Amino acid sequence: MSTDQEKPETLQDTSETLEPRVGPAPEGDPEFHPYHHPAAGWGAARSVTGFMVREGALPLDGPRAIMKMNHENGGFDCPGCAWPDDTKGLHLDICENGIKHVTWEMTRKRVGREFFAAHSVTELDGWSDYDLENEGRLTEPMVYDPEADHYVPITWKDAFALVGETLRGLDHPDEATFYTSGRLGNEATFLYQLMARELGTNNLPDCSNMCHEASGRALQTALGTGKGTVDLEDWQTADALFIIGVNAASNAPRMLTALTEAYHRGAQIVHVNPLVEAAATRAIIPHDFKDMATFHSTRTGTLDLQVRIGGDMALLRGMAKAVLEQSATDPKALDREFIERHTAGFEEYRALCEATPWEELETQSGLSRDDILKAARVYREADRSIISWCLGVTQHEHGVDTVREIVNLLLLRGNLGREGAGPSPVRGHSNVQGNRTCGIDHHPSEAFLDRLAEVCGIDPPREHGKDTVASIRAMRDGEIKVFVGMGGNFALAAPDTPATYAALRTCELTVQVSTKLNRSHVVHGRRALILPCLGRTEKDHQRKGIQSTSVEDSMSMVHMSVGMKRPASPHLLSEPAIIAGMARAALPDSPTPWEWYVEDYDRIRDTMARALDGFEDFNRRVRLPLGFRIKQPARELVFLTESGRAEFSSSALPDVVPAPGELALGTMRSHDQWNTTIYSDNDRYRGVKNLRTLVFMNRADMRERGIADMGPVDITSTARDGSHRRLNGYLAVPYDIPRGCAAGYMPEMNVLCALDDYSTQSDQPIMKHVRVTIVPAGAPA
Ligand SMILES: Nc1nc2c(c(=O)[nH]1)N[C@H]1C(S)=C(S)[C@@H](COP(=O)(O)OP(=O)(O)OC[C@H]3O[C@@H](n4cnc5c(=O)[nH]c(N)nc54)[C@H](O)[C@@H]3O)O[C@H]1N2
Ligand SMILES: Nc1nc2c(c(=O)[nH]1)N[C@H]1C(S)=C(S)[C@@H](COP(=O)(O)OP(=O)(O)OC[C@H]3O[C@@H](n4cnc5c(=O)[nH]c(N)nc54)[C@H](O)[C@@H]3O)O[C@H]1N2
Ligand SMILES: [Mo]
Repeated sequence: MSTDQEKPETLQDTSETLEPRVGPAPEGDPEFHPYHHPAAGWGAARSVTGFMVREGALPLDGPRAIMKMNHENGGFDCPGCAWPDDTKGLHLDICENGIKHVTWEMTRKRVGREFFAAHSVTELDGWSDYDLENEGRLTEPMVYDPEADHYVPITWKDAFALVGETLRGLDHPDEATFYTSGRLGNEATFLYQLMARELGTNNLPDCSNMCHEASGRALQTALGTGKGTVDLEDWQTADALFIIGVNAASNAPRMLTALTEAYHRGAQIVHVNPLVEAAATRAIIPHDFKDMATFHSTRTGTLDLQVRIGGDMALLRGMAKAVLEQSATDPKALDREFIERHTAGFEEYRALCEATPWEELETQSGLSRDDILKAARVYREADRSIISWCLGVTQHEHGVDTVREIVNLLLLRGNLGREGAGPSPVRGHSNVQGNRTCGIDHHPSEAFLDRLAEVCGIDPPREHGKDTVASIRAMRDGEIKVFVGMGGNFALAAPDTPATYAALRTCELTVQVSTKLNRSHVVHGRRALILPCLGRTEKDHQRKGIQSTSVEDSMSMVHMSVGMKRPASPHLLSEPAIIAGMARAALPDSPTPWEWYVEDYDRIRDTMARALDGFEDFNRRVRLPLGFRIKQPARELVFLTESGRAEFSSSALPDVVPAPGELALGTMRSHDQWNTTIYSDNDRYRGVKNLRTLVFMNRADMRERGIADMGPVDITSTARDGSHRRLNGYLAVPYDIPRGCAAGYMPEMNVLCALDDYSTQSDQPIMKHVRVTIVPAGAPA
């Protein structure tokens, strides 16, 4: 069966729609061979070199840019992920995927007006997503001409006028929504939310609504801070690290450095994941030249727990139960003093753990009691533990409860507010955490709005706004008429692809501020604008000279990022300038000095210093060699919670065992992909070549269904409302994954995620636990 010619077919209910391919054309037949090499190392080096050659970034630009990445005192922040820079500043802390991500932005290819003149939008709609992005960097503003069905050039002035006119023509500002993808720097972020609120709406959806909303909500309620409390130095001193639901070797590769260091100092490293991902095995750190030369690899894990999909909470509760049981004979098992002085709700939680039978914990986690006890022993024997997690924990119905269970477990042994211990969510986009800090929040606090009102002299709306899913629903229902995307690729990233497409197409105007062509430009509203912006690697020249922007990493460090490359085109504007242009056009009488802000970003920072908690003296502190860390009250054992204490939660365990015949499907990234950007159809660490339309399955589950190794299958999902969605002609890859579980790639599999299937706890789309049936291709579902 060849997947390259036969595009997989998608079917929602009875209406059939053909999806264009997302990745590039495979270079050969699909292959699957388990990967036995260490993570990173020479495999990464080879992959990077090949990639740079392809993008035309060798011999000079690529390496020169990379030498500038993540460096103290200058250089730009790696846009690859939100993992913090090595605070020792001693070596170049870079990774394969960061390099690819930067190279992708620095490509020499360009999309100019000739390109758009040559290809109608209907034609482009048939292109693969890879081919769209592969055309290179956008160079000038374009507007959709419905009569010609082409994008045609437009001046910046006219583009802003169109945005302003449409926004001013709305009956209510809530008829517009303003999406942010987590690349946006802090200064632009602040201006963006200011514009939305000055207009009069809190409709500020962001990619975090699909990502770590659950973490933010859980940590806020439990600890009074929406973020993790640890920093990289804590990672360097912990005795035990628990890595839950993260594919670190692909998605936060610089974590491998921390893991190899941890292993060398004798720390325990427990990986909790249905799959044994590459970071759970061995790694060679590319900047460790000696290890590279001698092929010496270091272990990056000491225990693997292959939970079932959604089984993490049961595992965590089992660990807590074991610690509590042990405390009957070992007074040191619990940190009683910490519990008494700093927490609330302990007795109730203890009773709940005691009342939960081991059998239930085993069934729900998919692990044996013995395995759970092993993890509990590691936890109990460590003085200092960090629990870290990503999407494997959050993109579930019970994501908030699971993160709270993580906190429960940490509290039992006082693993908070001291060196080497605490909760550590691994954030996604490089500045997604900064976006929230600087005001991208559809349900802002009153205190935040009060201060914004006072400092900026505006009257922000108090009614909460719409997040990602709610915005799509409102577009679909005709309540939202204008969509502005500040980066990202909303059409493809959001759940329920056909529903999202339809929603975008009902809009009066869609505006995409982007660096590269993507699906969100060809799936558009009645009128549509493409506004091309500078990338993070590029020089941002404004009236008062070269500007830099700040970003915040996963561990609350805020630091500067300065681009140094010549912009991809002289017609690009910076994101702050684009926001200011739209704002002025939409709010001609605005008291905000938009143009003055853009002349010198220090001015934006001065306002932010007054408006935002923790940003006092912003301009000075952000220029310190490593920037500054936003204060974490919970780290100082100050809990801004209802009780003034860290709160245990006592939630019921969810039933995550699939119904007979069904499987739980998790959608995830391949190694050679950055969210909706697909670099190749390979997934090196998982041993896959030339194939994305696949589903990883347990061999016994395949046998039971009569599915051959690499055999074609049809996948049907069942939504809560009973509706079905389907992907046909995928290939089943026999994989080391627990029974009852399956996994495959986003964004293709978004067609299986029903728009209304979002978590009642976090409002996040449930992307890691889709109920599916899988049958041999052509067989009845
Ligand atoms: N190179 C690269 N880097 C990236 C990105 C990228 O696309 N490419 N994306 C960035 C973004 S925006 C984000 S949010 C992060 C995402 O980083 P990750 O969270 O690593 O992203 P996913 O690929 O979705 O992988 C989730 C992991 O969860 C596991 N998993 C699935 N279900 C469960 C479960 O029920 N329990 C547990 N314990 N594990 C489960 C999967 O096996 C997989 O290993 O990475 C960021 N960094
Ligand atoms: N099924 C399923 N769906 C998912 C997920 C999943 O695990 N499963 N994960 C979700 C998660 S965690 C996330 S974060 C979202 C990702 O959602 P998004 O953030 O919306 O998507 P990206 O693919 O990161 O966006 C890529 C585009 O950003 C633009 N871009 C790149 N750099 C810049 C820049 O500097 N400025 C501007 N303005 N634009 C730029 C380029 O045009 C590029 O095409 O997807 C979500 N969707
Ligand atoms: Mo994300």
